[in-house]
Amino acid sequence: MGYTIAQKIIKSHLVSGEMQAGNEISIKIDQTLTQDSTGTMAYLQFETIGVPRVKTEKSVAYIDHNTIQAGFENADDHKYIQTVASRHGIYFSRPGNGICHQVQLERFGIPGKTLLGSDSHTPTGGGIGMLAIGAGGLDVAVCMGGGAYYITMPKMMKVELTGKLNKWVSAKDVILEVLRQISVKGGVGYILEYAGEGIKSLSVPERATITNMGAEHGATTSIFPSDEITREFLSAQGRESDFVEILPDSNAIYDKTITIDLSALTPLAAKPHMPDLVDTVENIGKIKIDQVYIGSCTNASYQDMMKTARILKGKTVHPDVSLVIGPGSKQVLAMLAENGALADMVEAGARILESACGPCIGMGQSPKTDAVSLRTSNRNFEGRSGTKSAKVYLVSPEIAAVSAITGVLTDPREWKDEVDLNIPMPAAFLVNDNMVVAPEYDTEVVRGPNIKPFPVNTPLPSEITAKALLKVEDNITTDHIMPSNASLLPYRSNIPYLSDYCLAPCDKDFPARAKEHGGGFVIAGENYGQGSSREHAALVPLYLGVKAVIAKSFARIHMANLINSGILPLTFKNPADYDKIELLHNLKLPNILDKIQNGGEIELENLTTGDKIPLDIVLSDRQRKIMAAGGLLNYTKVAAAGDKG
Ligand code: MIC
Ligand code: SF4
Repeated sequence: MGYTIAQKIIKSHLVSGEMQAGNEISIKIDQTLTQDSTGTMAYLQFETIGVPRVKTEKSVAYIDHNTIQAGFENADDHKYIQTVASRHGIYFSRPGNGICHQVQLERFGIPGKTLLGSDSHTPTGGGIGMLAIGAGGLDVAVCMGGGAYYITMPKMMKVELTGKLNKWVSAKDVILEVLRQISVKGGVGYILEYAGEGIKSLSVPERATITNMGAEHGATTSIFPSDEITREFLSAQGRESDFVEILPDSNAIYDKTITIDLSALTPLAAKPHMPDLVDTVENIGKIKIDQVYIGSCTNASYQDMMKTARILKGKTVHPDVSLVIGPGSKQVLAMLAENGALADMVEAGARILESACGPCIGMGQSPKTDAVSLRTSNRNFEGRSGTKSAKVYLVSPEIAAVSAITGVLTDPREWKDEVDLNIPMPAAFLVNDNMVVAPEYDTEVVRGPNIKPFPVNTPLPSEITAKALLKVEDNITTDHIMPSNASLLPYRSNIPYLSDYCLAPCDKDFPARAKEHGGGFVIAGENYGQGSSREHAALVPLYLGVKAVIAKSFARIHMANLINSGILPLTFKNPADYDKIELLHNLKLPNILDKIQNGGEIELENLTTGDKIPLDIVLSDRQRKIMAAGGLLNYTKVAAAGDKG
């Protein structure tokens, strides 16, 4: 039988399990990355595991999210991460060096290797043929300590690209088209592999835009082959020796195939407030805009920035528009400064930001009330920009730059200017890794007052009786569960502080209600927990006493985080039973410990209505033990004690 690219990499890293879709497998992880907003928690957990030095080939700790230092908190977290990284053998990418995914792609990613990152956009690395997966911090901590990474073996979806992109249409439109076709949950349970003639005209940064935003359709990851285009990119990064060719076998079997004709694509936009609400810019029409943001780990490569600079050259940003540009890495920013493109942006009136996540995660540049903001980033969830009433449209850099000048959402094909958008791959990127600090090992770890202990669950009781504390709809994101913006991000290592904001975008009274009742259940629709990898979306509910989330379905990373925290991710056997539970109904899970340990039908008793509701839980044998122990850290301790004797 032939193998797909992803299956080849999984096969060469398989530690346990059979590579059959749906089975639990575990794989060896070669590289890890963390960023600062999930990193503090990941390193606190790594410290409790007690392994002195990371056992991976390369682990890098980035500072890119919490870069507005409006108080001591962020800087305290940066220092903690820098010192804990140095002590345990982890490279440290200093603030200013760039967004983790972009820098990892440029400087460290290697085709055919595995990368686990405590950030959902880690699949960016699929652009150079890496198996790059996003996970919660605890999973990354375990892999830094030499443990394997456990996943459900995904199915394979082939995305066949035919034709060639026309001028003014770019990689962003390709991934928006994928989202239009398969929706924000269409990738769940799959790895998307890109193939076909069309991939030959896509450079590595363009491929990375596509794999990056694979996080938005819920896939385990997305991947391109490692081919001549990959070799060219690695060679321009001075890393040709890292190149290996990885192509799918000609008789590889895919569970599903979708086809996209690149020549037929037109400029697209995702409308507020979901990345799959995609329509053509032509259909949406010339809406007036207030802000344009060009940047983020999706669209801040050298090519993206050069196209932007060429469109802006000699023009002035529309008086009603604030244009902010954040180049993705120091490498990109330095190259723009050297070749004069930066001057063209500044001259046109762009506000230049440091190379970091910035507005993408509401870290500054929140737009005005009711604003329309065009962004080249990947998520347009309500409130994520920091302004609840703002409407964010996700677009390509071409659409963003042209619209910044016209002041309205503009189909760039109408732009009469003769701009040359053909940006060849530089023969050599500007390489200077002076902002990456190598570990020194004997470093003393510095912990500021913002670093608070994290909650650890207790073993699962034999039965649970508690109230339904909240009932929510489909597609609730981790931005709803644990909102993040410039005022909350500084508290990522302070769970008690964050608890007052948990699920507040859905119901502002939820935290108080959870505290009043000493915890309880959350009832949810489809795809609960989509979006970010933040473990805080499980740890904070754990702190508030949430025992189980009962949903129609879950997003992959969030479900793993719930299990790691010892919170039951239960699903309705009959989705219609969702209607049989209302707020503050009294619910009972009899014999739940036995059901988790030994299997068997789980029945929820609604003590308020008398209804009996059958539930499901999909757990491997290992996950059953984790749940019974009250989470992964407890399980690891129990397992270690068992080993000793
Ligand atoms: C995001 O884009 O939502 C983030 C912020 O990068 C998150 C990580 C986090 O919440 O810290 C992600 O994508 O995992
Ligand atoms: Fe940073 Fe935004 Fe990328 Fe998340 S999606 S890593 S916040 S740039």
